[in-house]
Amino acid sequence: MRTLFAAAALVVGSLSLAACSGTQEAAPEAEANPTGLTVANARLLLPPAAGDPAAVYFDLKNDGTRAVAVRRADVANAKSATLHDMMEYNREMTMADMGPMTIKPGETIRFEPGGKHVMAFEPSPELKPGGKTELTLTIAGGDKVSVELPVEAADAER
Ligand SMILES: [Cu+2]
Repeated sequence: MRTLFAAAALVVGSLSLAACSGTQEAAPEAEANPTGLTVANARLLLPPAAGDPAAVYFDLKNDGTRAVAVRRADVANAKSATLHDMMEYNREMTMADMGPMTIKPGETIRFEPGGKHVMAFEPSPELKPGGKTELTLTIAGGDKVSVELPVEAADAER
């Protein structure tokens, strides 16, 4: 019995040694996406006139087990980005900043033309139809999820 235990301890010992030799960057699978959020169908539509803000649309799903609040959006190659929603103001629909947006487990929120969107201000002239950039969403607590963001022309089918 004592021998068996010693052998098991030895195996465990060498396993943890092997684990230690890995690089620090290799995060465990479970923490690859701590937000629990999945972004699908993401695309950036360039503005009709250069220098105007670009609009980013996507489907956001919470595949995690807890509700999370999306606080911030960033678009690589744009000076700044804001979460916008359409709201009625003075009997007219206008866009305005969204506060932190809570998404429940299992829920999907669509960012689509005429509704919620991410507005990317001062998009780089390097962004061209057929190109790519990156969308990053930050949730309360600071965890982030990033996805590739294909760039489409202003007149692309929405
Ligand atoms: Cu907007």
